[in-house]
Amino acid sequence: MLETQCTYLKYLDKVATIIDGSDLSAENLLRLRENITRTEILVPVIGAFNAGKSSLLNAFLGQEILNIGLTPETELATELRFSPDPYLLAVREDGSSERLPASDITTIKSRAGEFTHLQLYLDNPSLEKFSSLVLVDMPGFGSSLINHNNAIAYYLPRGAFYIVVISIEDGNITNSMMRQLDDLQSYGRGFTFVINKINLRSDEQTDEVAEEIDAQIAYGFTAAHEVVRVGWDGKERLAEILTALDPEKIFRNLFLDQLKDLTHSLLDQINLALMTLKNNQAEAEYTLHELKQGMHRVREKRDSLIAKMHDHEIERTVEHCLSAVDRDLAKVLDELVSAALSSDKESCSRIISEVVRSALTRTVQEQLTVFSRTAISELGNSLNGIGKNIGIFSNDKNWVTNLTDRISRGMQKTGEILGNWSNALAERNQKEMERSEQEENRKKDSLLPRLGSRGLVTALMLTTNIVNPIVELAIIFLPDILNFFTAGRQKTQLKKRLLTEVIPATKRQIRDKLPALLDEQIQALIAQISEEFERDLAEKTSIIDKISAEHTQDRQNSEKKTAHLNNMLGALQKLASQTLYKEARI
Ligand SMILES: Nc1nc2c(ncn2[C@@H]2O[C@H](COP(=O)(O)OP(=O)(O)O)[C@@H](O)[C@H]2O)c(=O)[nH]1
Ligand SMILES: [Mg+2]
Repeated sequence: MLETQCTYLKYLDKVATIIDGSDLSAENLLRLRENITRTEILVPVIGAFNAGKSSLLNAFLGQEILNIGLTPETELATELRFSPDPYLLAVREDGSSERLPASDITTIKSRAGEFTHLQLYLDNPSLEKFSSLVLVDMPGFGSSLINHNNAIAYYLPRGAFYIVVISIEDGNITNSMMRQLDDLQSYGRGFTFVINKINLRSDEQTDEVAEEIDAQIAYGFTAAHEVVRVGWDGKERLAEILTALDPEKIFRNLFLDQLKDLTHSLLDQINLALMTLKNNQAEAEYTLHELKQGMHRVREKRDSLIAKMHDHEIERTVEHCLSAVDRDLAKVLDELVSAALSSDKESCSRIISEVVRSALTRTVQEQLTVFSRTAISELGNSLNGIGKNIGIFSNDKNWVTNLTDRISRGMQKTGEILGNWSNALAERNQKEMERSEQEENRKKDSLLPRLGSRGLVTALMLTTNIVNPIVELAIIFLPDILNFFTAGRQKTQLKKRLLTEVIPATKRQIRDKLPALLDEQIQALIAQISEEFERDLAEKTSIIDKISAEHTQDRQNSEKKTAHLNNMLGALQKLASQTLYKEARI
């Protein structure tokens, strides 16, 4: 476990002790604690088949354990973790898994079809040294196998950082790889390039390839990306790349703001309790009335936002997506024609699915980000005026602004690393299956769709929920399209058929499927943002409720209570300044 992770968990435990037995809500604290415990930093190693990904990881491990030279059919994404007690966990689609001896990694390929991915736990010094990072040996890019694409689609948005392996034999970054990296760029992820197997070429030849790749990076990406040359020295080079990642910093960036926000929210709750003790019963009742009013307004706003999105935004977003798909497919028309003329029957549908994925990812991501910002600000605005002239709120006049900022920050942060997916997959799949069964039975009376994740759902997660099913669908139906090409094999004819039949058919699929998915996910997004506001109002209500009830019953006790709350306030402030604000300066 990372030092930062330990510090943060200890901090939360101390906070829990301070607020123990009080009227303060610990729900957010527990959620954050679980996120901090679970978050892993996933580092997928990606690249074409045969690029030498598995060999590079074997070099890093110092043992020939991962299979090399596999065919697409037998490849499974393999997560590498340290454990003094080695074993292999083979995970199935339904989330169940089979625990096997680690050595079974060499024979599991014959059962590849049964599993979605593997988790390999090894007693290995390199893994121990970088135990906060989870390297993933990924299947090769560019297969049209569905399970393959699913594995890649699962990991891509969840990786914190990518190592892109290119074999020197390939000479450059393929178009297909460039498109996939474009998606990673949409998710805001960093990556380092590795030119692998340089021992197969002379230094001059290696320089040439490196120059070509540098030029492609400069052309294709806005940010700079390192290019590392690797021959037989994979162990050292990979260790250098991982050291430079600075997981402590990644972790700090991810959680420090959330810890500060949690602390502020607890301090606010204590202040609210103190103010309630100072004020009279009538004022408490008036405040409760205002909070109830606020809750009502938030829910009304939520419903009107959902209706507005449904009526106006879905159709517009679908149109945006279709024009992006159109534009991007037109750009690769010549590539599609050559693919259709080549012997590789599948390459054409592969290119289409890559282009569709990339165009949809970008567009949906942009739109959802705009929608979530709108929802946060409009829900915040709906609370304006609530509690304005109430003494109880007099020490926190900007509470709505602060709350809105906090929700907005939480939204961004949760999307930054979703590494906890892989660890929790089995459990969550199980839960989601149970839930969807229940939902089926309850569909009629449940108004809003629910999402399985704890904490804030982000635009990033929603994008995956929308894009993956669409692309999966596209992959399933594209083989049919290949029949279009058997008739005429002339270039101009092919081009015409692509333009008049294949591209329109692809767009029809998107037009049919996208609106329902978007609608469902946008509803869930707004409902979750609204829930964050509602939770805050409910917390305030509960504190005032409890304190004022006790207060009326037992007036003598209120001095003692005030002293206790003041002690809590002091202890929490001191702890926060020692842990959170000290660290910020480093
Ligand atoms: N000469 C040479 N061959 C390599 C190197 N790395 C991998 N290979 C070979 O490339 C082939 C594919 O390697 P593999 O690691 O399975 O590639 P993956 O599909 O990307 O995982 C195997 O036959 C390896 O022996 C290297 O650094 N030098
Ligand atoms: Mg491999």
